[in-house]
Amino acid sequence: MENSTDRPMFRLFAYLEKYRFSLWFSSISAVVNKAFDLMPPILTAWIIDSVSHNPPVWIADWFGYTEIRSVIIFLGVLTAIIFLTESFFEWLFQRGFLRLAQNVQHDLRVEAYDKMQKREISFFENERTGNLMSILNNDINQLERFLNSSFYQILHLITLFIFASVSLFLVSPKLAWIGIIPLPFIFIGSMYYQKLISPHYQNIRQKVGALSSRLENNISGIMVVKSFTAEKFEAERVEEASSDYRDANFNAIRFNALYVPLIRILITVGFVSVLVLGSFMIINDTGEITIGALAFFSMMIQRLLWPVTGLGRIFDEYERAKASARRVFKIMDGESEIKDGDEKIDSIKGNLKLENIAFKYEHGESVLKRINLDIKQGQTIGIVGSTGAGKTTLIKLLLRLYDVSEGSISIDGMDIRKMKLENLRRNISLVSQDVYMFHGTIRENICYGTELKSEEEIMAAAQKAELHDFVISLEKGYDSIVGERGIKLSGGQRQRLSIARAILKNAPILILDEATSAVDMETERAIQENLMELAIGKTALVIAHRLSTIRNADEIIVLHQGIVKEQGTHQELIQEKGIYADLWKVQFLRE
Ligand code: TTP
Ligand code: MG
Repeated sequence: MENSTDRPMFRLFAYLEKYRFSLWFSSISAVVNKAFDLMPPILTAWIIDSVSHNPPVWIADWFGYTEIRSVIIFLGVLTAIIFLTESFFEWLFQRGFLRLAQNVQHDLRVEAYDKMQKREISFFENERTGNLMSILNNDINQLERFLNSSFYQILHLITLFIFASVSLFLVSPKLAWIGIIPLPFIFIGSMYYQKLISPHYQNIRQKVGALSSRLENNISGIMVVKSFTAEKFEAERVEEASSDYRDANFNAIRFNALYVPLIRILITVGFVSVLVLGSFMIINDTGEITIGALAFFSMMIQRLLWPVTGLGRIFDEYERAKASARRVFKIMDGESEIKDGDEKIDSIKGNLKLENIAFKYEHGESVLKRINLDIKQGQTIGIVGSTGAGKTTLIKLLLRLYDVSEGSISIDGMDIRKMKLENLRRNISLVSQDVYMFHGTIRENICYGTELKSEEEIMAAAQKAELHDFVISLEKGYDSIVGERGIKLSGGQRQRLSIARAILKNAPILILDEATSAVDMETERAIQENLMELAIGKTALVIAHRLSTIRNADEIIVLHQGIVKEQGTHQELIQEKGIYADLWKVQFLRE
């Protein structure tokens, strides 16, 4: 398969297809603008020649002006018209490219984000968050900058080269040759420079990614940093990442700063040669050029050569844009390893079957080795196991956050890999072990991911989760802000909020992963009664360390070393005198 990030800039322009018209229109306007911008030197030359009683013949031929004053007024008016036209096209192309760049950065960002969020969980575990954020922010902004300025600068340069060289050669080939002697050197210099600088920019991008990762991690973990009084340690780590970034920039600056002065020397050679030689031509009265032509040359050679110093910067921008485009399109091309199924399912009954499933994380030991389970619709299953036994992993497999390494999971007889992911996940309510809240109000967080619900439904869910009383005790009630990641709520309040979320979702399969571990016994009992009622007719998987939580489950399974070690009701397992019975004894005695 052709690697689509091989030619990232090509991809970028293919992406502009939608804005083809705007791109062409702006490009043509930019070219016209530059062409008009280059005319004043010619007009100045004509005026100088007219003043020295040598007006251009075409004015007499075409317009019949022979009197010098009329010729000069004519040229003056022409100059004014040219300036006006130039300004008009300037407005057109500036506006065009700005709009184009804004539209494209918007499209790219939205599309890249959407592609990214569809990736499998392990992708996010392997990539650093700061890095991903930097692609969506910095890289896309870089492309925006390229489109709204560097790109027309390239067009301007091309127009300039063509227009300037043609006009210079038409006026005096001899002088033109001398004037452009430095050009190939400047060009080669620029290409060489580009080769040198390119890896440095890659390096800068990488370092800035590492730096923002570091910052983002530290700010998220500020509580841990403070409680371990690790401020000094973290400040040092930030300083290290920041100085890596600075050094990477220094490396690039080394070349960058040398480039312009070197190129400038070359230009001076061309400019001075033209001036001296042209003046000699006039003094010697060879008739090869007029005074106006010399003025034209001295202006045009500068206009041609000075922008060449900017070539390096434009190559820079181009290289940066290329590196950014490569990263952006790499994200866009990323396919989730969790492949979506084709089967549309409206609702499920909730018969769960796990056959010989085995699973290991990408870099790790096998967590689950051979699990067989047959769970009937409406059953409540308790899952017990020591920490790290793979309970949460089992749930992740059920939601297809990961795919099983071996075996299969089916719901109502259909392999979950065949179902549309959206259908599968909509049919499962999960209260996960680590609750995540979004910055927003309590109401928004309860409703998260569900269609608009009425006030009564929201309150009913909160009541069942034993959250309502707390919420109404707050000044702003359901409109209270939970803070980033729910930082303004206690652990137990967060858990109850996420239970309310699951209750509201009301899916046929309910999964509680340590859902009440952070609430007190009393509240837990109250929640449980409500959940029992809620779980009627639903398949429920309840993971708990506190065994009293699952005591009444239809069946309890004990996960141990990757297999189901014990299975049965509470009574049966007690009689078995195995792991479960031991655990029970310990907890019972303690309580
Ligand atoms: P879990 O399934 O998270 O263990 P658990 O839910 O049974 O434990 P707890 O009661 O504490 O919630 O993890 C099972 C094993 O998998 C554990 O040894 C860690 C390992 N693991 C990885 O290797 N990579 C991962 O990304 C995760 C999440 C876990
Ligand atoms: Mg767990």
